[in-house]
Amino acid sequence: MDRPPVWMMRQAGRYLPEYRAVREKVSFLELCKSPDLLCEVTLQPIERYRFDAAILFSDIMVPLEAMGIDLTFNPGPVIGDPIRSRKQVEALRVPDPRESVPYVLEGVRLLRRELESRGVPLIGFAGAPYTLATYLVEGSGAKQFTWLGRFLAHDESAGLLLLEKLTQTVAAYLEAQVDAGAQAVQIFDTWAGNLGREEFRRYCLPFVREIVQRISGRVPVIYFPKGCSAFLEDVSEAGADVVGIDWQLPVDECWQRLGGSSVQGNLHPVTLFGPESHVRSKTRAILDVGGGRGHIFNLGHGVLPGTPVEAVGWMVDEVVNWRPPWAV
Ligand code: 1CP
Repeated sequence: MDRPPVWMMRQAGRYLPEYRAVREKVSFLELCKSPDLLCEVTLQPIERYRFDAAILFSDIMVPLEAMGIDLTFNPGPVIGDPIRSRKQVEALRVPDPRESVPYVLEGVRLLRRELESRGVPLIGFAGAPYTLATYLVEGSGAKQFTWLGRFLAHDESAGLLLLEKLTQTVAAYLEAQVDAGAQAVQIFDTWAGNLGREEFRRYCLPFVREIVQRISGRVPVIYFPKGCSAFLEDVSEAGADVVGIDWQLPVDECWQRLGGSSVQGNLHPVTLFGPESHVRSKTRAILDVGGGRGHIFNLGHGVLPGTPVEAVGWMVDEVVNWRPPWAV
């Protein structure tokens, strides 16, 4: 393939009318716990667009319920009793995913069967320990992460124990997805960019590296630490095969700073709210820099609610019809 592959983060959620039709009938967690329904919504964007990969439909918080977490969604994750003491951390279990999330693993097996005939690979995923901890400690989506900052400052060893338990949970969860048939996995570290470089090295890097070591070699691992372009050299130490990037730096500069790994992403999700000429030219500009090699075309973050469905089509159309100068 001369052109880069293309898929989108959050490609199966919210912006698609066929997704909203399913969600009118069931809650978000019911959807995540039904292998048939999660299979159906995972396939929706594959039916509509020429994406080169499907991403399992679930949420980063789903595997944490069995640690002993009271989890609901409204629309983001809400934690009944946020984790703010050593005692609570010590009480958390590290579950066996085959017992705690059989519906996810069954969904992966169903999807592999459905996707095989279409020639489309399946990407599994999990949250990175630090990003998962922000939800567990804050209790819901937050912007400043004051509770987590306070926890780490007052009782760092309890915070590190929380990150370690999340690491074991996530690694076992990803291994189980790979056993069930996932052909690549992505680790989402959405809030890593809230940290400075030293804190990234202390609270993200060692834990993500451990997860990568357990998976890499079996299937490719994509690590997406959003907002970390100031210290991509440090990000590269996670050892992932592919690094997800946002829109802050162009693809070629990311390559240079990462020293060899492939990169994924780069289109600002807001671009998709522009007119057709704008969507196409911004997409092409990234393709021309990426050059069709060592770059997976994607958004720099998840697709935004309300994104016009036709704009996604223009973006995909540009990618699948693009050819590098040497192939034209
Ligand atoms: O009502 C609904 O339908 C819920 C909206 C929704 C959806 C569609 C949530 C709640 N999660 C999801 C699915 C989801 N979440 C996927 C599906 C696969 C795909 O199509 O890509 C994935 C990969 C995620 C991962 C996820 N959940 C992340 C990491 C990626 C990212 O976007 O940064 C994060 C941070 C979450 C937390 C979360 N879950 C849901 C929401 C609204 C949020 C964000 C909450 C916040 O503002 O902090």
